[in-house]
Amino acid sequence: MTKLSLLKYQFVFCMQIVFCSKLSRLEKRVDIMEQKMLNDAMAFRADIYDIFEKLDNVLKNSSLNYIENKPIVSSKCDASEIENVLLLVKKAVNEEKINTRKVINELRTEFHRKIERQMNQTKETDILFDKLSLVEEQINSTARETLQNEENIHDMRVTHNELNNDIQSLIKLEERNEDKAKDVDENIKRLNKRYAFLSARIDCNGKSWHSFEKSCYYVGNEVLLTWIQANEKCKLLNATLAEVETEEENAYLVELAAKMTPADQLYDVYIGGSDLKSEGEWIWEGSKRRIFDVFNNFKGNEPNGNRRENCLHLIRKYSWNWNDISCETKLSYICEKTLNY
Ligand SMILES: [Ca+2]
Ligand SMILES: [Ca+2]
Ligand SMILES: [Ca+2]
Repeated sequence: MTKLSLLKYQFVFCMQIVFCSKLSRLEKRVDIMEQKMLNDAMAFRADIYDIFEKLDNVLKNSSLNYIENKPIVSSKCDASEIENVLLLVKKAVNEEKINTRKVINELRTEFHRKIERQMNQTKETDILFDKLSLVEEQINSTARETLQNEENIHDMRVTHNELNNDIQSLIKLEERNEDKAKDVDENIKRLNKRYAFLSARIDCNGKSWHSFEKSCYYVGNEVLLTWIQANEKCKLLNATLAEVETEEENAYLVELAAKMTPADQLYDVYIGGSDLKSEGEWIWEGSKRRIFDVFNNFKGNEPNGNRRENCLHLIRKYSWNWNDISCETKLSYICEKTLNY
């Protein structure tokens, strides 16, 4: 039994006790008053009857024994006075009876009215009890739902925790897979570079190609060409005229040119620089970078040809330093193919 239910029963029980106690006291009071009034009425009647009896005796004997017998009432009272007195007494008795009955009826009416009011209160108490029962049932129902909800919430929390653990496991697995994927990517990139390098080295191993660091070089020395022709020939070989970016590359090309070209040639080999498009602005043909921003090895007073000399070559008689020369001069040339790895 819930606390509210217990309070409700206690309340109803107390109401019933109070009601019953009051009702019992009222009943007793009514009984006492009624009994008292009845006793008074009976005593009064007894006294009246006693008077009547004595009066009757007086009246019966008054004509015969008025002188011999002692009168109960005063001899001054004649029959008519006595009769008047009797009438008054009877009237008083009747009024007393009427008043007594009236009081008793009023008490009964009041008693019934109180009984009816108490009955109505009892009915209201019953209605209240029904309402309390309904509220109690609703509370119990809500409590059951709450309990069910709590169980559901608990189940949901358990499921949530399980899902969270699964997600964490998946995240860790994914991270491991990502690491493995990165390793695989790195391996693929490394293998691609290795493949490109090996492919290039195979190309460099073709006829007349020479490798140095990340480039292959071809020395055209059989047919001498103008700078423009040499440039076109290199393109046909899927290359460009050599672009010298470092001192080391320059030293290698000098060594290569010295080895691959006849010593009696005066001007030796074209490489990929020119100021054909804008006088004094020397550009590498392959990358379009400005030569003086990268590396140069011009001889002391070179370039000096202005618009007459617009193409770059390595010249043996100047210790293989660089010189500008007329682009129409026919020379050997060096093509460069950069290895992309
Ligand atoms: Ca180069
Ligand atoms: Ca020039
Ligand atoms: Ca020059």
